Amino acid sequence: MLRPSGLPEELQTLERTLVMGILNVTPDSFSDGGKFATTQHAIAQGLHLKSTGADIIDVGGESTRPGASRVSVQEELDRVIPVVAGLSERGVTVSVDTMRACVAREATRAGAKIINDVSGGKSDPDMLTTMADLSIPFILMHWRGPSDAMESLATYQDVVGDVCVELGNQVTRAIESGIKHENIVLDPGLGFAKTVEQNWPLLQNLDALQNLGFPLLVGASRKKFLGELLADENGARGVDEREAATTAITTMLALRRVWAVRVHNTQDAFDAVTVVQRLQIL
Ligand code: PMM
Repeated sequence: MLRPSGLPEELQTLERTLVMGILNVTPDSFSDGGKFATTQHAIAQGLHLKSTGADIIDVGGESTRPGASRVSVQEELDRVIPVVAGLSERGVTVSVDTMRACVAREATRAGAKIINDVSGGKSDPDMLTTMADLSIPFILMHWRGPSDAMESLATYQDVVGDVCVELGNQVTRAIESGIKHENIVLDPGLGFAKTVEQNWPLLQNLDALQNLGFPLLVGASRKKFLGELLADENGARGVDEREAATTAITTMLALRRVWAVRVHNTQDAFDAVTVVQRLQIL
C-alpha cells in the first residue's frame, strides 16, 4: 500500500486503509456545522472520533461546501489552532484542512502532522513553498476554483482523464516548489467542481488515479451524490441518512487499498476497513 512518509510509527505500519475523522470547527459546514464551534467541544469531539476508530483527525476552520464564502485569516486561526494544540497534546495525529499557508505554518507549530489543502496549493501562492519548507505530508486535492464558483466549473471532456491530467499538473508544480514526492497524497476531490454524476466515474476508475503513483485519500462521506443516488419521492436522502452508502464506498476503497478515507462516522469506517483487512489475510 502506498503511504506518505513521516507519520507516527503506528500509522506507518498499519496494513489497512486509515480512517481520517472530520472535525469541522465552523458554524456552517453542511453536515456537522455549528455543533462543535467551541474549542472545548471540538477537542472533546476529536477525542471521541479517535476513541471510535479515527487514526487521524482532520481539523478545519473554513467551510468548503458549494457556495461558501471565505472567513478571515484571524478567524480561521482562532478556530483551528487551539483545537490542533489540544488534540496534539493528547497524542492525536492531527491534519489541518486549510487553503492558507500561514494557517498551515501555525498549525504545524501547534502540533499538526499533515496539511490537507482542498485547493492543492492553487489558492494561496505561498502554500507550495511553505509545504516544501515544513516537509510534512501534504494532501493535494483536485481543485478548479473556490467554493462560490465551483459549480460553474464542472465541465469535462472526460472527467477521469481530465482530473488525472490536472492533478498531474498540480503535482508538477508541487515538486518544482520543492515538495518531496514521498510527502504527497492525492485526492480526486469528490463534489468539488463535479456534478453529482461526475463523482461516479472517479470512483469506478481508481486505477487511473492510483497510476499517478501517490497514496490516495478519498472524501465521500455523506456527500450530495450519495443523497441523490438514494433519492425517493420526497427528494434527496438527508445528510444524516447517508451512512450505509458512505460505508459501502469506504469498503470498496479499502478493498482497493486506498491510503485513507475522510469520514464523519469513524466507528463505521473503522469497522469496514477492519473487516476488509481481515479478508485480505490469506
Ligand atoms: N471534502 C470536504 C472538505 N475537505 N478535504 C479533502 N482532502 N477531501 C475532501 O473530499 C474534502 C476535504 C467537504 O466536506 P465536509 O464539509 O464534510 O468537510
